Amino acid sequence: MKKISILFLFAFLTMIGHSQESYTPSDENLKNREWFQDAKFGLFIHWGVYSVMAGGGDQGIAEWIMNQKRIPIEQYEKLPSFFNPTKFDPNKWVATVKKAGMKYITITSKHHDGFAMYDSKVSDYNIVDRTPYGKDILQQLKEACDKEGIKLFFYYSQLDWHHPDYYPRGRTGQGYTGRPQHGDWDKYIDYMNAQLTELLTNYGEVGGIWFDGMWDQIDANWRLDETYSLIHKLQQGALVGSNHHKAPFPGEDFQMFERDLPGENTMGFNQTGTISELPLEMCETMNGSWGFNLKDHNYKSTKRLIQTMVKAAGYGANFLLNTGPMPNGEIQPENVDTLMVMGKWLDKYGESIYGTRKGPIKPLHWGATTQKGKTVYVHVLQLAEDNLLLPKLEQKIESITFFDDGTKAKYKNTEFGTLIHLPYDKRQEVDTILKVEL
Ligand code: FHN
Repeated sequence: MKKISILFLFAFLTMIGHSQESYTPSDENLKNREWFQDAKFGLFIHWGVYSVMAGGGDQGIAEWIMNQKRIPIEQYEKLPSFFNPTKFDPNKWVATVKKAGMKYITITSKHHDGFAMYDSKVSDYNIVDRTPYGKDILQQLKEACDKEGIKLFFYYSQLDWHHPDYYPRGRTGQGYTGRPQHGDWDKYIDYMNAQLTELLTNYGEVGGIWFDGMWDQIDANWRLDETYSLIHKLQQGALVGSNHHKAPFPGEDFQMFERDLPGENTMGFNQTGTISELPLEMCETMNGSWGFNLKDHNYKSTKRLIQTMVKAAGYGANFLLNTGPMPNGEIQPENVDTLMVMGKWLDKYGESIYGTRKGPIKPLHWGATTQKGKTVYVHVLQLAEDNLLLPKLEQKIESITFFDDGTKAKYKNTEFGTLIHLPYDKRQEVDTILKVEL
């Protein structure tokens, strides 16, 4: 009986293909996890040949246009010949990132449409071979990042609507692509690992790999053990994360949350609600799209974005804010404006964000706390009253001051917590920060 159940367990684990290997991160990897947690703010870039279609006149569609409009591969393959981003200036992108106070970039090396934005040798379906532009975007961006000390991460879509061997098909890319109704899954995984090998050997040291798309068929045999150990073998320090919307699998170095704060599930992606002990990251869009969408002007206010970043930091999570560059290679001016406002805010208040970890009190309706050593930063984001009852802290409070002018705040310890007086003339529109010394 026991033997049967062990055999069953083995068969089950092989079938679901989840990594079960015990993984011990290297010292370099652990060091990079610390760096990552200190960095707090990064730019997510969704850029591909789909930007030429700019959403096709529909809001909510951009990098998904191939699937949403059911464009067969034969037709979609014409798009690269229209992609000529002559205004792409990697130094300008990186200067914008720096001014925004961001410390890293995560860019799509290949999205679900299967098109590689770099010089891949394992497939000619890439920017160098198929576009009039003919240059490797990632190479240029990496050089610009290196000059300015910005780390570069590569987004890689495991899901592929173009490769014939991505078979059996998952929830998407069905029916319309024109691919044959057969394929060799293992060949596809080999192809993916070959592309990852390129990404981890041809561009110097990279921050890590940001996987996406496994949710298309979560139970397929993804051979994660092999892929993750390949990455860690090629670059011990590279951080692996996967947006599969589940609790992290062994071999992953950080956990991400799509358009939700850790543990929240307003988007329906984070059904498990699990928050792991790994470094965390939340990604968010500036409007409703990842890739460039001409019609979507529903931009989130800078107040909202800063407050989300602060709340994310209150959970100990990084904030990876997205832009979808235009087909000419420029970042949308509206997005640059937003980034500049955020950068200005961070110039002033960055001390309460960078290098911090989650504070002693979990984010609540009124705001969040972050902590660095013996200093707790209390971020009051919305509070109608002029007193805040801060839940009891384990350590004794030595002093409380207003971040802005360094003046002392009046407070009183009660049996329910510390009551802090927040007069309205001390309040800031976006975030009133108090420094609590322990
Ligand atoms: O389908 C993708 C989507 O296009 C985008 O890349 C986001 C980024 O988190 N992830 C996927 C959806 O979960």
